[in-house]
Amino acid sequence: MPNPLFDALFAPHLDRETPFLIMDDADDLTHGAFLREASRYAHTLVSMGLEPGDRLAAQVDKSPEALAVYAACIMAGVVFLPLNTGYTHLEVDYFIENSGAKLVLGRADSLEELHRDCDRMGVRFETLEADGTGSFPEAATFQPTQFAPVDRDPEDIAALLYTSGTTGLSKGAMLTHRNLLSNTEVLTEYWQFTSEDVLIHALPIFHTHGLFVATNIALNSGAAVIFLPRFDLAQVLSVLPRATTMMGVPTFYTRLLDHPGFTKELCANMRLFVSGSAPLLAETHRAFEDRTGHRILERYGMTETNMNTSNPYDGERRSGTVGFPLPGVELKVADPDTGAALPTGEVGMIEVRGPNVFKGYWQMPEKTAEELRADGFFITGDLGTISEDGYVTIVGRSKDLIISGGFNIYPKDVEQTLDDQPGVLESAVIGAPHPDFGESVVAVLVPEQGAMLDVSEIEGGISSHLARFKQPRHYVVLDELPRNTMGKVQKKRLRKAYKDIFKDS
Ligand code: MCA
Ligand code: AMP
Repeated sequence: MPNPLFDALFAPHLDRETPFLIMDDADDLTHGAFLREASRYAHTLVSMGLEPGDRLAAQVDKSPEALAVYAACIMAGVVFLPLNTGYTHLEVDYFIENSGAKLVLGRADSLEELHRDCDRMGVRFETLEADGTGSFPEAATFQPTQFAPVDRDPEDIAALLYTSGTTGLSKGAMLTHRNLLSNTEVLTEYWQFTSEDVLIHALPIFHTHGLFVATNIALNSGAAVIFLPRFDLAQVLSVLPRATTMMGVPTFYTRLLDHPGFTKELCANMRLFVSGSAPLLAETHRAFEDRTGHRILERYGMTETNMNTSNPYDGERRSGTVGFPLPGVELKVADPDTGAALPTGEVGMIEVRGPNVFKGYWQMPEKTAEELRADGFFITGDLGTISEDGYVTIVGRSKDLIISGGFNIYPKDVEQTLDDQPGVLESAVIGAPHPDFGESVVAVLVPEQGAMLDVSEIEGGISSHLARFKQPRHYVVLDELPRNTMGKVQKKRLRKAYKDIFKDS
């Protein structure tokens, strides 16, 4: 019985007692041990009444057990919905309700409210802690260590990943077995991964980058993974000599470069550093090569599309560009209104089509139709150009989005919360360059007539509504927002005015 992701990523390793997850401060896990654990979890999901197609939402810390939940979902045909651990319970409530999740995994101590919310919504809640304990793994203790994978069609949904839009409304991107597997297979070959590789995994596992790109490629190639709970500079420096590859957001690379102990010698065993999720500055690219002799390989992707382009493994890794469309991915730079391809060198909307492109937004056919053309091209919202020799460069975004340390922040989301605060008439949220996070959040507030705004009160007011990473790092109070003749807020002017605000952060 076929189950595309199981057959390609798990089945080859069922009896392999080779290292899979290398833990820095705990016991390592072999491929076989990991899959036995995932099998027990898959039985547990079934025993809890989950059926193929049901959704499981997980807001849990990064751990081998958390990764085994993902594998268990694939085995049992359950749709995996990972959530940023920084989200407040109010943010998480939306995802649970919108997805109709049947089971929620959370952390016991920090999320009492979430447990209560689940009870209110009639959704089953179980715990999984960072150390691998909790009510869910406990329920799995005596389950069998083999599980016959549920039959799945390539078009069946494997995961639901939420991503926001300019309206501030989060939409669940439906990613199928075919989407995830096709991208994994292409990238494994393109970046020449083999079972000899040892990958440093310091990314979170609730986003495409850490969950699908890093984990799925390692599984597909049989590589071992140095599985770190988060990006801790000292820890990464200490494991570098044992590794051959690393994937990260630009902040990883700027933080490494800021440390004098990061040397060419530490990288002697490394063959590949990959960067993505946010623009890598040309100066970081250059400084990294000067320090280590390695040219970082930059690639470009999205939650809805997985990876679209990559600089070449062999050949010129051109800084400031995101390389070539991946094999099987069609990419055009188009007129935003018509979708017609523009002449080479012109700036336009990047659109992509291929087996990597998602199936649509969960129960939002109108939103899907706005972004996914009838001919299968997805409108990315990224503006770019293609050079004569085929390199794609992202020059900006048509969507109002801030990318901070690889996390996406939609200004509308933050503005709606700020506007609800007492004394705030309206607000405008913009991104300003930040030396560590690439961009960081600035809030421009306009008080109601006669109101005196106290920024610390505003900060307190939004903290239970918005994840910490979305909260503004700088506030400005103005009498009014700059607007054009049509009454539209001129964010460009605000970005220009506050572009140096984080310069010395
Ligand atoms: C943590 N904080 C942040 C961020 N991360 N604030 C803004 N932006 C962030 N990215 C908050 C913390 O809550 C803390 O708040 C304060 O900032 C300082 O935390 P720090 O210890 O410096 O942060 P960290 O724990 O070291 O995390 C920084 C990080 C992390 C390593 C850059 O954010 C990270 O791993 N980012 C990767 C995100 C990622 O995987 N993106 C892929 C998306 P307080 O002030 O309370 O102390 S997938 C995607 O985009 C597409 C598909 C693609 O192409 O890959
Ligand atoms: P997400 O919604 O989290 O999937 O974020 C996807 C967005 O991240 C893309 O639409 C781009 O705007 C941005 N992005 C990803 N990789 C790169 C890159 N290498 N350079 C510039 N922007 C990137």
